[in-house]
Amino acid sequence: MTSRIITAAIAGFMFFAQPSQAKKEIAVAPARLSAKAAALVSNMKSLEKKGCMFGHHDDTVYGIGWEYEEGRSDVKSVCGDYPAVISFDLGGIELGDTMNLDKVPFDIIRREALRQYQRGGIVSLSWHLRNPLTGGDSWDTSDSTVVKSILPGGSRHQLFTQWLGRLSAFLNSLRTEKGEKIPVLFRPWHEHTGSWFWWGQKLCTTGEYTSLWRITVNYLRRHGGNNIIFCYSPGTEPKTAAEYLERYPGDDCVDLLGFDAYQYGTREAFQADLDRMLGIATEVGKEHDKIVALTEAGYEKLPDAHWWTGTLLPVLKKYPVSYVLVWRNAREKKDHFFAPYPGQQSAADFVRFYQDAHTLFLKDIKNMYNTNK
Ligand code: BMA
Repeated sequence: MTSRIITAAIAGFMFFAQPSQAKKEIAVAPARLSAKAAALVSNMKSLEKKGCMFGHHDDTVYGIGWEYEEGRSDVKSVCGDYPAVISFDLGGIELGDTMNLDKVPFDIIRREALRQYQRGGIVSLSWHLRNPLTGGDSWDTSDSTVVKSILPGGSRHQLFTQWLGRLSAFLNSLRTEKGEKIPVLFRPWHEHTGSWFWWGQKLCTTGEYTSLWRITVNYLRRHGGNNIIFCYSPGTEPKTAAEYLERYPGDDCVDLLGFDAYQYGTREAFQADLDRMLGIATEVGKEHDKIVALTEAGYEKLPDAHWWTGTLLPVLKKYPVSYVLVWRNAREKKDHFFAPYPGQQSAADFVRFYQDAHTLFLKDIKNMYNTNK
C-alpha cells in the first residue's frame, strides 16, 4: 500500500468511526451497584438456564373490572400465583405529577413495587415521559429536534435536567422500612428502532440517541442510583445483530439486552419475529455478557385460546431468556388487555403455560437478592 492509500484508509476509518466517538463524548459514572442489585443481576443471569420468568405490567394495581384491591392480580386469579416480574410506568413523574399517565398514583406504584420486592419478586420500570419541547406526550413526533434540544447546549437541557432530578428522587424513594433501596430494572428510551416516540429512529441521530442514554445513566448514577439496572429494549425492526446494536449506548451503561414484540398478524409472522429477535439478543447477550429478556410482549385482547402454549412458549423454549413481560390489563380502555382474567378465552391455556416446567412465576424464584447464591 502506498502512503496515500494508507492515509485515505485512515481518513475513511475516522469518518465511519464518528458515531461511536460521539457516544464516548459523554462520560458515564461507573455502576457501583448495591450488593442486592448486583446479586439480582447475577441471579437473573444464572436463572436463564433454568427457565423463563413471567411478567405483567401494572399487575397488582388494576385489572379487568377492578382497581386498587390489596393482593389482587388477574394473573393470580387465573393461575394462583403472582408474576415473577411486575412493571410500572413512571410517565408524569418528570412534571411532579401525583399520578402517572395511566392515572395510577405514584404513591401506589411505590407501595406495590415494595410489596413485589418483599414477596421476593422483581420490579421493572418504564418511562413514557412528556415531550419537553412541544409539551405533548411521548407519542408526539411533530418535531424532530427534541432529543437535540435536551442535550447539553440545547434549549431544553435545563428543563430536562430538572426532569431527571424528579425521576431520580422517585427512584431513590423506593426503600424498605429500614431505608434500604430496592433494586429495579429501568428501561428508558425504549422501542427506539421505531419512530412513534419522540426519541425514535427517525427523530434523532445515532449520536444524539446514545448521548441521551448516557446522560440519563450518568445523572441517575451520580445521584445515588446504585439500585438501578439499565435495560436496552428496541422494537422488532432490527434484522441483524449489527442493526440491533446500531444505537447501543455501550456496555458500561447497559445491564440487560431486550426487545419489545407484539403480535399484530398471524401466529407464524409473530413467531418468526420472536425467533429472529431472540436469536439476535441471545447472541449479542452472550458476547457482551448481559441478561436477555423479552421486555414487552403480547397479543392484544388474546383472541387465540392457545396463544400461551401454542405461540409464545415454543419459541421461548428455544433460547435462554430471563423473562417475558406482557403489557397491561387496562381497566379504562375496552379490550386493551394482554394477560388473561377469569373467564377470558385463553385462561385455561395460561394455566398450562403456568404449569409448564419452563415458566417461572413468583413461587418458582427464590433468593433473587441473595448475594451468597
Ligand atoms: C401503551 C398503552 C397506553 C398507555 C401506555 C403507557 O402501550 O397501554 O394506553 O398509556 O402504554 O402505559
